[in-house]
Amino acid sequence: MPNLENFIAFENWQYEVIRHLLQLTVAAFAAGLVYFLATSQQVSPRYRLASTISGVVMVSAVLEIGQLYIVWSSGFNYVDGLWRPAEGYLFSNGFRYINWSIDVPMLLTQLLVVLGLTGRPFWSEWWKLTIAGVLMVWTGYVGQFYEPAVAGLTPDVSGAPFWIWGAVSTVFFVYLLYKVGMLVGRPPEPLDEDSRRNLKYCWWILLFSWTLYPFAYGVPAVWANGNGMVARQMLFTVADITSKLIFGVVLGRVARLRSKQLGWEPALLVDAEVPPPRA
Ligand code: RET
Repeated sequence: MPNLENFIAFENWQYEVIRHLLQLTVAAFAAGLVYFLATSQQVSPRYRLASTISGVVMVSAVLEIGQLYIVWSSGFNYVDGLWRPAEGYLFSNGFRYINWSIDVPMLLTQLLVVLGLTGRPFWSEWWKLTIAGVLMVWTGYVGQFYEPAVAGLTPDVSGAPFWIWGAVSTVFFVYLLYKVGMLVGRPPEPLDEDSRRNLKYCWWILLFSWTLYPFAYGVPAVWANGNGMVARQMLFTVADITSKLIFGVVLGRVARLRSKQLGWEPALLVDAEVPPPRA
């Protein structure tokens, strides 16, 4: 079953706002990619995987939201003053979930790297976070197929699975928040004041932005029209830019502070010594 967006005729402003939101997200992540690549040398090799992971997150999101943008831009026809879904095109928020299957484990891995976990303690946390993260996303992915049913558009299909899969996903979500809260609250490495403060910011950024996703999931149940769909894409946009980009920037700052503490000096290419010519 397709998403609710495919059942709605949009007013011009609604259609354009959604198009701009998708474009904004692509532009923000493309810019983010440059930022993370450009700052990676300021991070010591010990934490540098965090910059690489931010790059991976940016690329996968640019591809996914870029694809949504293309489908949104070409998948509607302007007829009788409204944008109506075109025959043969499907706008699928499901692609977002596929993207989260990569990005959720990546963001959690990034946090473990910056917390300084290595070896056995790293892997022991990593697999729990990854499995819970993937199950959270995939159970929600199944549930979102029941959007039209929960909005009352398909009387022969029950909307119950929407709530059941949403609830199962929420169990994994709460578990993840608990795990991350514990890790950030009791960091495995002793931290200086500045790093600790920025790590706390990361926690609040994660808590705020991740919580927006279940709200976006629930929109079709309470607000099944054009305005609701604009609100939903707004929620996705704010959540995405905050959870991937802003989170990555602040966590990157922690990585740089930690690197400096450990005596890391970024290479100054202009001062590099030129080796004497060989005889
Ligand atoms: C779903 C289904 C409904 C219940 C809950 C959900 C949680 C989704 C979350 C997604 C986070 C995504 C991130 C992406 C970054 O790239 C699946 C919507 C709780 C928390 C962080």
